[in-house]
Amino acid sequence: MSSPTLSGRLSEAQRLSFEKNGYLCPLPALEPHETARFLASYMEYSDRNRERLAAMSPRERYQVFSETHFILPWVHEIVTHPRILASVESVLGPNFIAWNTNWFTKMIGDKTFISWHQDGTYWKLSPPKVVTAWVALTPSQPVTGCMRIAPGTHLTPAMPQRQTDNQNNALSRGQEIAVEVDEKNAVDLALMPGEMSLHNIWIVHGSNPNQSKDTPRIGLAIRYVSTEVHQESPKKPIGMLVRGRDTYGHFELAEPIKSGSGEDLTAKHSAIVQRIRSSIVDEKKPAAAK
Ligand SMILES: O=C(O)CCC(=O)C(=O)O
Repeated sequence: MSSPTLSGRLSEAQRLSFEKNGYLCPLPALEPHETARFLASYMEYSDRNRERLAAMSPRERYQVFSETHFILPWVHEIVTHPRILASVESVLGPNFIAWNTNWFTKMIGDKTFISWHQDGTYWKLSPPKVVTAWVALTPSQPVTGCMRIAPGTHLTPAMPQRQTDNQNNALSRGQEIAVEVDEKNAVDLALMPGEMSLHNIWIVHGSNPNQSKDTPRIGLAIRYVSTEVHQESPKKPIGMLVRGRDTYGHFELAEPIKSGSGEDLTAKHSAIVQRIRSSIVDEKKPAAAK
Protein backbone atom coordinates (compact mmCIF):
# COMPACT_ATOMS: atom_id res chain seq x y z
CA MET A 1 0.00 0.00 0.00
CA SER A 2 1.30 3.50 -0.76
CA SER A 3 2.29 5.76 2.11
CA PRO A 4 -0.26 8.38 3.25
CA THR A 5 1.98 11.10 1.82
CA LEU A 6 2.19 9.64 -1.67
CA SER A 7 -1.43 8.51 -1.85
CA GLY A 8 -2.59 11.89 -0.56
CA ARG A 9 -4.57 10.40 2.35
CA LEU A 10 -4.08 12.46 5.50
CA SER A 11 -2.90 10.84 8.70
CA GLU A 12 -5.19 11.10 11.72
CA ALA A 13 -2.77 13.64 13.21
CA GLN A 14 -3.03 15.80 10.05
CA ARG A 15 -6.82 15.54 10.03
CA LEU A 16 -7.00 16.61 13.67
CA SER A 17 -4.58 19.43 13.00
CA PHE A 18 -6.82 20.67 10.15
CA GLU A 19 -9.84 20.58 12.46
CA LYS A 20 -8.01 22.41 15.24
CA ASN A 21 -6.14 25.01 13.16
CA GLY A 22 -8.36 25.42 10.10
CA TYR A 23 -5.53 24.83 7.62
CA LEU A 24 -2.84 22.35 6.57
CA CYS A 25 0.31 23.33 4.68
CA PRO A 26 2.32 22.22 2.80
CA LEU A 27 0.92 18.98 1.34
CA PRO A 28 2.18 17.18 -1.77
CA ALA A 29 -0.20 17.48 -4.73
CA LEU A 30 1.37 17.26 -8.20
CA GLU A 31 4.44 15.47 -9.56
CA PRO A 32 7.19 17.76 -10.94
CA HIS A 33 6.47 16.73 -14.56
CA GLU A 34 2.75 17.48 -14.04
CA THR A 35 3.50 20.85 -12.48
CA ALA A 36 5.71 21.78 -15.45
CA ARG A 37 3.05 20.67 -17.96
CA PHE A 38 0.23 22.54 -16.17
CA LEU A 39 2.33 25.70 -15.88
CA ALA A 40 3.10 25.59 -19.62
CA SER A 41 -0.64 25.15 -20.33
CA TYR A 42 -1.49 28.05 -18.01
CA MET A 43 0.99 30.35 -19.79
CA GLU A 44 -0.42 29.30 -23.15
CA TYR A 45 -4.00 30.06 -21.97
CA SER A 46 -2.92 33.49 -20.65
CA ASP A 47 -1.08 34.28 -23.86
CA ARG A 48 -4.09 33.31 -25.96
CA ASN A 49 -6.21 35.75 -23.92
CA ARG A 50 -3.54 38.44 -23.61
CA GLU A 51 -5.43 41.21 -25.45
CA ARG A 52 -8.67 40.60 -23.60
CA LEU A 53 -6.86 40.47 -20.24
CA ALA A 54 -4.72 43.57 -20.81
CA ALA A 55 -7.83 45.74 -20.86
CA MET A 56 -9.11 44.39 -17.53
CA SER A 57 -8.56 45.21 -13.85
CA PRO A 58 -7.33 42.40 -11.53
CA ARG A 59 -10.92 42.05 -10.36
CA GLU A 60 -12.26 41.56 -13.89
CA ARG A 61 -9.40 39.24 -14.81
CA TYR A 62 -10.27 37.06 -11.88
CA GLN A 63 -13.55 36.19 -13.63
CA VAL A 64 -11.85 35.06 -16.88
CA PHE A 65 -9.75 32.81 -14.66
CA SER A 66 -12.72 31.33 -12.78
CA GLU A 67 -14.34 27.97 -13.55
CA THR A 68 -11.74 27.12 -16.21
CA HIS A 69 -12.09 23.43 -15.25
CA PHE A 70 -15.26 23.48 -17.38
CA ILE A 71 -13.40 24.40 -20.57
CA LEU A 72 -9.76 23.37 -20.15
CA PRO A 73 -9.13 19.62 -19.86
CA TRP A 74 -5.81 20.14 -18.08
CA VAL A 75 -7.50 22.20 -15.32
CA HIS A 76 -10.08 19.43 -14.98
CA GLU A 77 -7.12 17.07 -14.58
CA ILE A 78 -5.87 19.11 -11.60
CA VAL A 79 -9.36 19.28 -10.05
CA THR A 80 -9.70 15.47 -10.28
CA HIS A 81 -6.09 14.63 -9.42
CA PRO A 82 -6.13 11.42 -7.30
CA ARG A 83 -3.70 12.75 -4.69
CA ILE A 84 -5.63 15.99 -4.19
CA LEU A 85 -8.95 14.11 -3.99
CA ALA A 86 -7.52 11.66 -1.44
CA SER A 87 -6.47 14.53 0.85
CA VAL A 88 -9.84 16.22 0.46
CA GLU A 89 -11.65 12.93 1.13
CA SER A 90 -9.81 12.68 4.47
CA VAL A 91 -11.51 15.94 5.47
CA LEU A 92 -14.91 15.79 3.73
CA GLY A 93 -15.64 12.06 3.59
CA PRO A 94 -16.27 9.93 0.49
CA ASN A 95 -18.82 11.98 -1.49
CA PHE A 96 -18.00 15.46 -2.72
CA ILE A 97 -18.37 17.99 -5.51
CA ALA A 98 -15.93 20.48 -7.05
CA TRP A 99 -18.12 23.59 -6.82
CA ASN A 100 -15.87 26.40 -7.98
CA THR A 101 -12.29 27.14 -9.10
CA ASN A 102 -10.27 30.36 -9.29
CA TRP A 103 -6.76 31.07 -10.50
CA PHE A 104 -4.94 33.49 -8.20
CA THR A 105 -2.11 34.95 -10.24
CA LYS A 106 0.32 37.71 -9.35
CA MET A 107 2.78 38.36 -12.12
CA ILE A 108 6.06 40.21 -11.50
CA GLY A 109 5.42 43.88 -10.73
CA ASP A 110 1.68 43.32 -10.47
CA LYS A 111 -0.01 45.14 -7.57
CA THR A 112 -2.71 42.53 -7.03
CA PHE A 113 -3.46 41.72 -3.41
CA ILE A 114 -6.25 39.91 -1.56
CA SER A 115 -7.79 41.66 1.44
CA TRP A 116 -8.40 39.76 4.69
CA HIS A 117 -11.71 37.92 4.38
CA GLN A 118 -13.75 34.86 5.32
CA ASP A 119 -15.09 32.90 2.35
CA GLY A 120 -18.10 31.54 4.27
CA THR A 121 -19.71 34.98 4.56
CA TYR A 122 -20.43 35.10 0.84
CA TRP A 123 -20.87 31.52 -0.23
CA LYS A 124 -24.11 30.65 1.65
CA LEU A 125 -23.06 27.01 1.95
CA SER A 126 -24.18 24.93 4.90
CA PRO A 127 -23.23 22.80 6.75
CA PRO A 128 -19.64 24.07 6.48
CA LYS A 129 -18.33 20.80 5.01
CA VAL A 130 -16.35 22.79 2.50
CA VAL A 131 -12.61 22.91 1.92
CA THR A 132 -10.36 24.88 -0.42
CA ALA A 133 -7.30 23.18 -1.92
CA TRP A 134 -4.85 25.88 -3.11
CA VAL A 135 -2.41 24.29 -5.57
CA ALA A 136 0.83 26.11 -6.45
CA LEU A 137 2.32 25.98 -9.96
CA THR A 138 5.12 28.44 -9.06
CA PRO A 139 6.69 29.28 -5.67
CA SER A 140 4.08 30.82 -3.40
CA GLN A 141 6.29 32.30 -0.70
CA PRO A 142 6.23 35.45 1.48
CA VAL A 143 8.18 37.39 -1.20
CA THR A 144 5.84 36.37 -4.04
CA GLY A 145 2.70 37.10 -1.98
CA CYS A 146 1.67 33.71 -0.61
CA MET A 147 -1.62 33.24 1.17
CA ARG A 148 -1.64 34.19 4.87
CA ILE A 149 -4.10 33.12 7.51
CA ALA A 150 -5.10 34.39 10.95
CA PRO A 151 -4.89 31.28 13.16
CA GLY A 152 -7.97 30.24 15.11
CA THR A 153 -10.38 32.50 13.21
CA HIS A 154 -12.21 29.52 11.64
CA LEU A 155 -13.84 29.15 15.07
CA THR A 156 -15.39 32.64 14.76
CA PRO A 157 -17.65 32.52 11.69
CA ALA A 158 -19.18 35.55 10.07
CA MET A 159 -17.16 38.42 11.44
CA PRO A 160 -18.47 41.78 10.19
CA GLN A 161 -17.28 42.62 6.65
CA ARG A 162 -17.16 45.76 4.53
CA GLN A 163 -16.77 46.33 0.79
CA THR A 164 -13.74 48.11 -0.61
CA ASP A 165 -13.30 49.49 -4.10
CA ASN A 166 -9.55 49.09 -4.64
CA GLN A 167 -9.32 47.60 -8.16
CA ASN A 168 -6.04 45.87 -7.24
CA ASN A 169 -7.94 43.74 -4.77
CA ALA A 170 -8.61 40.60 -6.80
CA LEU A 171 -11.65 39.54 -4.80
CA SER A 172 -14.86 39.75 -6.80
CA ARG A 173 -16.49 42.22 -4.44
CA GLY A 174 -13.43 43.69 -2.74
CA GLN A 175 -14.70 42.26 0.52
CA GLU A 176 -12.65 42.72 3.67
CA ILE A 177 -13.30 41.88 7.31
CA ALA A 178 -14.02 44.95 9.39
CA VAL A 179 -11.90 43.61 12.26
CA GLU A 180 -8.24 44.37 12.89
CA VAL A 181 -6.01 41.39 12.04
CA ASP A 182 -2.90 41.06 14.18
CA GLU A 183 -0.33 40.86 11.35
CA LYS A 184 2.43 39.56 13.60
CA ASN A 185 0.42 36.43 14.42
CA ALA A 186 -0.50 35.74 10.78
CA VAL A 187 0.85 32.47 9.35
CA ASP A 188 2.33 32.32 5.83
CA LEU A 189 1.09 29.33 3.83
CA ALA A 190 4.37 28.95 1.90
CA LEU A 191 4.32 26.46 -0.97
CA MET A 192 6.77 25.18 -3.53
CA PRO A 193 5.54 24.34 -7.05
CA GLY A 194 3.40 21.18 -6.95
CA GLU A 195 2.46 21.59 -3.28
CA MET A 196 -0.91 22.64 -1.90
CA SER A 197 -2.55 23.95 1.24
CA LEU A 198 -6.04 23.19 2.54
CA HIS A 199 -8.12 25.83 4.28
CA ASN A 200 -11.40 25.98 6.14
CA ILE A 201 -14.32 28.04 4.77
CA TRP A 202 -14.28 30.36 7.82
CA ILE A 203 -10.57 31.01 8.31
CA VAL A 204 -9.59 34.67 7.87
CA HIS A 205 -7.07 34.82 5.01
CA GLY A 206 -5.58 37.20 2.46
CA SER A 207 -2.29 37.93 0.69
CA ASN A 208 0.10 40.77 -0.20
CA PRO A 209 1.34 41.84 -3.65
CA ASN A 210 4.18 39.92 -5.29
CA GLN A 211 7.43 41.76 -4.37
CA SER A 212 9.74 39.38 -6.22
CA LYS A 213 11.73 40.72 -9.18
CA ASP A 214 11.79 37.44 -11.07
CA THR A 215 9.08 35.01 -9.94
CA PRO A 216 5.37 35.08 -10.76
CA ARG A 217 2.97 33.50 -8.27
CA ILE A 218 0.41 31.25 -9.94
CA GLY A 219 -1.97 28.92 -8.13
CA LEU A 220 -5.39 27.35 -8.46
CA ALA A 221 -7.94 27.46 -5.62
CA ILE A 222 -10.42 24.58 -5.84
CA ARG A 223 -13.52 24.65 -3.62
CA TYR A 224 -14.78 21.20 -2.75
CA VAL A 225 -18.10 20.68 -0.95
CA SER A 226 -19.61 17.52 0.55
CA THR A 227 -22.71 16.38 -1.37
CA GLU A 228 -24.58 17.09 1.90
CA VAL A 229 -23.97 20.81 1.51
CA HIS A 230 -26.85 23.03 0.52
CA GLN A 231 -26.47 26.45 -1.06
CA GLU A 232 -29.02 29.15 -0.54
CA SER A 233 -29.22 30.56 -4.08
CA PRO A 234 -31.81 31.81 -6.60
CA LYS A 235 -31.13 28.88 -8.97
CA LYS A 236 -30.02 25.35 -8.19
CA PRO A 237 -26.22 25.58 -7.91
CA ILE A 238 -24.02 23.56 -10.27
CA GLY A 239 -20.90 21.57 -9.58
CA MET A 240 -18.98 18.50 -10.71
CA LEU A 241 -19.23 15.29 -8.72
CA VAL A 242 -15.58 14.30 -8.36
CA ARG A 243 -15.76 11.57 -5.69
CA GLY A 244 -18.37 9.04 -4.64
CA ARG A 245 -22.14 9.35 -5.08
CA ASP A 246 -24.65 12.13 -4.66
CA THR A 247 -27.80 11.02 -2.85
CA TYR A 248 -28.86 14.56 -1.87
CA GLY A 249 -29.41 16.27 -5.20
CA HIS A 250 -28.61 19.73 -3.81
CA PHE A 251 -26.47 20.56 -6.84
CA GLU A 252 -27.09 20.16 -10.54
CA LEU A 253 -24.28 17.86 -11.55
CA ALA A 254 -22.37 19.15 -14.55
CA GLU A 255 -19.65 17.79 -16.82
CA PRO A 256 -16.86 19.69 -18.56
CA ILE A 257 -18.00 21.44 -21.76
CA LYS A 258 -16.88 19.16 -24.58
CA SER A 259 -18.08 21.03 -27.66
CA GLY A 260 -17.52 24.51 -29.03
CA SER A 261 -14.47 26.58 -29.76
CA GLY A 262 -13.48 30.24 -29.96
CA GLU A 263 -16.30 32.68 -29.19
CA ASP A 264 -18.81 29.90 -28.65
CA LEU A 265 -16.68 28.35 -25.91
CA THR A 266 -16.02 31.78 -24.37
CA ALA A 267 -19.79 32.42 -24.27
CA LYS A 268 -20.49 29.05 -22.64
CA HIS A 269 -17.73 29.65 -20.13
CA SER A 270 -19.05 33.15 -19.30
CA ALA A 271 -22.53 31.72 -18.74
CA ILE A 272 -21.14 29.25 -16.19
CA VAL A 273 -19.05 31.94 -14.48
CA GLN A 274 -22.14 34.17 -14.22
CA ARG A 275 -24.29 31.32 -12.94
CA ILE A 276 -21.82 30.47 -10.17
CA ARG A 277 -21.28 34.13 -9.30
CA SER A 278 -25.00 34.69 -9.07
CA SER A 279 -25.15 32.06 -6.34
CA ILE A 280 -22.68 34.03 -4.23
CA VAL A 281 -24.30 36.53 -1.91
CA ASP A 282 -24.97 40.09 -2.99
CA GLU A 283 -22.49 42.50 -1.41
CA LYS A 284 -25.23 44.45 0.34
CA LYS A 285 -26.49 41.36 2.16
CA PRO A 286 -23.62 39.40 3.75
CA ALA A 287 -24.90 35.97 4.84
CA ALA A 288 -25.51 35.13 8.46
CA ALA A 289 -23.38 32.45 10.13
CA LYS A 290 -24.73 28.91 9.89
O1 LIG B 1 -4.38 33.31 -3.44
C1 LIG B 1 -4.59 34.15 -2.60
O2 LIG B 1 -3.74 34.96 -2.33
C2 LIG B 1 -5.89 34.20 -1.87
C3 LIG B 1 -6.71 32.99 -2.09
C4 LIG B 1 -8.06 33.05 -1.51
O3 LIG B 1 -8.53 34.06 -1.07
C5 LIG B 1 -8.84 31.82 -1.49
O4 LIG B 1 -8.39 30.80 -2.00
O5 LIG B 1 -9.95 31.83 -0.94
